[in-house]
Amino acid sequence: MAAPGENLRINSDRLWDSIMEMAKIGPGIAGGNNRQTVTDEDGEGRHLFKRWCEAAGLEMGLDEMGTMFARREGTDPSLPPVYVGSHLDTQPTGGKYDGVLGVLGGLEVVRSLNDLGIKTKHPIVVTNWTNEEGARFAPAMMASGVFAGVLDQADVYQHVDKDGKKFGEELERIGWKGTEKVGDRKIHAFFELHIEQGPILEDEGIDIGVVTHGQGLKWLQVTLTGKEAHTGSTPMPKRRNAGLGMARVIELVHEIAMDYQPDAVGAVGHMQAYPNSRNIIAGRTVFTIDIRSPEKEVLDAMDGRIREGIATICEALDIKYEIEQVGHFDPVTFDKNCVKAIRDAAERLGYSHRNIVSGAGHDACWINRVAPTAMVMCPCVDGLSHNEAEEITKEWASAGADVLFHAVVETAGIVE
Ligand code: HGY
Ligand code: MN
Ligand code: MN
Repeated sequence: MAAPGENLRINSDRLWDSIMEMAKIGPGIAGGNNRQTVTDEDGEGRHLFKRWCEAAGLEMGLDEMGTMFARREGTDPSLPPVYVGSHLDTQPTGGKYDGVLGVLGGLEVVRSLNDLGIKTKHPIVVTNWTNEEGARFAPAMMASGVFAGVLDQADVYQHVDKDGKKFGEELERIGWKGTEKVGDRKIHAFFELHIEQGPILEDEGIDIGVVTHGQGLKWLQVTLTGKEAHTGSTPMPKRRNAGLGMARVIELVHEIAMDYQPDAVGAVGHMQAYPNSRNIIAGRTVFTIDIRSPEKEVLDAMDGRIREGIATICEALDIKYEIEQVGHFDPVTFDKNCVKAIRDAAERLGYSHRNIVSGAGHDACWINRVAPTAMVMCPCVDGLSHNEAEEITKEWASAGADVLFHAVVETAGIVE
């Protein structure tokens, strides 16, 4: 398909204003956002996105996982559309841009096509994938995982949050459960714009990350069971301390990840101790290990070593353990043609760019299994994300959206 002219650019002010408008919904306590999946705030953000899409002349579809598909017709409606989007749900202490930049960047592509009166051969569909974060309901990238056929819809409907609420019931409660069967849609190509969530692009002074790969991930939820007892009167040798077990496993995860530098990572971010009383030895702890690597062999090696280590720690402390894998995807290689469309766009637009491996998981990692997919990244300040202080510049947002614009339009085919 003919490449768009280098002067084809999005409307930077409109994109930035839309991001700031969305950020008012589900505000955090420190300048970021708390718009967790299928909460009332998520519902409010969806309504705003829907209003904007309809104002841009798009037709909204909604599937049984609540994923939103806003369609701009192509000159040949029978062709599979080019999809472009990300997610509007946030972490409990999330930033204004994680996911939002990709959804509103996709909407900006359509708004700009409308302004310029440009028609494309393939339809274009702007997408908001439900529950990308996996913070309230595991796993991450839940709806895109069901769409790609790697997660079971009936199963994830039953997943519960820390208050015991079920995902499927909460989706229904906020009124965003659609009737469209998940995964039936045919996708010509999928593009996702996302902040890097790491320091590389900013440190190197580069505008655009051309994402060639995504690292693999495993989430292991561990339950340790010891015995509640008095912290004062129970002799040390007689304790079965699940809290101590969790502490030792957290240290073990860090040490194992450090054995596979520079790329592997590992941490425990979610942790609960019961009964969580100052003077009771924790009888039970529940926590989630998050390990990642660009290499499948390393990911599997870390997994195996961690499981062995947990067995050894628990034997020494006379506590029981259960390990449940609650999230997993292997390292991802994105589609070469889609990656080239992004690299060529950055080149044509005069933006500095470099290949990059995504450290974070994204909906694109799953959609890559069912359609040609690629991502474009922009820098973020200090590489910080999953923190309310997450920041990007308007220029970075615009550069990323310009590249997204070119890649989407070139793939959808401009009709002269
Ligand atoms: O966990 C992740 O990588 C993504 O932010 N959900
Ligand atoms: Mn994200
Ligand atoms: Mn995120």
